[in-house]
Amino acid sequence: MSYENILVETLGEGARKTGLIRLNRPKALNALSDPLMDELGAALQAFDADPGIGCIVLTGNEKAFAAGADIPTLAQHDFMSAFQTQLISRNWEHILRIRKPVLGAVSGFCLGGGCELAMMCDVLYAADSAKFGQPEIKLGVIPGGGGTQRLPRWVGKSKAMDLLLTGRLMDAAEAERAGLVARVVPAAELMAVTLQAADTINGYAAPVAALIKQLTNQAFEVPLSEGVKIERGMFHAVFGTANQKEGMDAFLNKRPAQWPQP
Ligand code: DAK
Repeated sequence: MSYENILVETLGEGARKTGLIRLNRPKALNALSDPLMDELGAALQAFDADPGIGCIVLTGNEKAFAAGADIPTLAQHDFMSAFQTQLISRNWEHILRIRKPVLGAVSGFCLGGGCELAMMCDVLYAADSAKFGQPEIKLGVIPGGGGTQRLPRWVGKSKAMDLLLTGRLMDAAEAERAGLVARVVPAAELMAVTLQAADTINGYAAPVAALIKQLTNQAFEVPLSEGVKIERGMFHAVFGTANQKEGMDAFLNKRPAQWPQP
């Protein structure tokens, strides 16, 4: 499939490769238009369905991961049209249905819907140039892509309120301290570091990575005692897989594991 608002490629040397998606509307700082979100959903689903792909990396360009939803489109709406068309709701959550790990690599502006999209990734790596924020209040609106719900879960209530209510931007160092990003690296190293992490994950058994993703994300949805119970059941279940047999036999025999392909 050919795309106009994203760039898609497959990278890596191992048996399982990385699916790389670059948001690509540079003139609008990668503002997340409807066509872009449609293409993003299609590319994510295609990589998820491809057994040759381990991880997916989502990134933008040096200047912006994404500066938010497309403001000229939003500006055309009133309540009735927003309500009746379910304004930009249709294609925003495809990413949440992806079973493979999705790694976000953030440079430059990551604002509004851009920050909300980043928070739908499983882990974020940031360039030292990255700037995060939910500036919707400056436009006279509230976040609509989950910002008021996910930001407190990533960074805690006080920091989230500070960002949401003042609309100020947070730099990469602060984002790392707050737990929004896993690692901050010099801008020139961002893709190498992210792709290295993806390669490492690609080298493990794919169903095990998918289970870890599912359980970790579930930690934000269910009470602790329930989450631990579900984890316990899954822990027992993996002993019925060839991955457990191979991983533990490889350790005991001091050899690299050869994961069975799913
Ligand atoms: N949309 C469209 N175009 C944008 C844009 C955006 N969000 N942000 C920037 N641009 C465009 C600018 O208009 C400009 O275009 P030209 O004038 O050159 O044609 C170009 O990108 C470069 O921007 P600037 O000239 O402004 O560049 P600066 O470096 O001076 O400033 C900036 C960069 C990021 C600080 C500034 O552009 C800015 O404040 N941008 C707006 C940031 C913002 O307010 N973002 C939140 C938008 S509201 C939902 C899901 C999501 C959402 C809602 C609902 N559902 C699932 C229901 C999300 C809503 C939002 O994101």
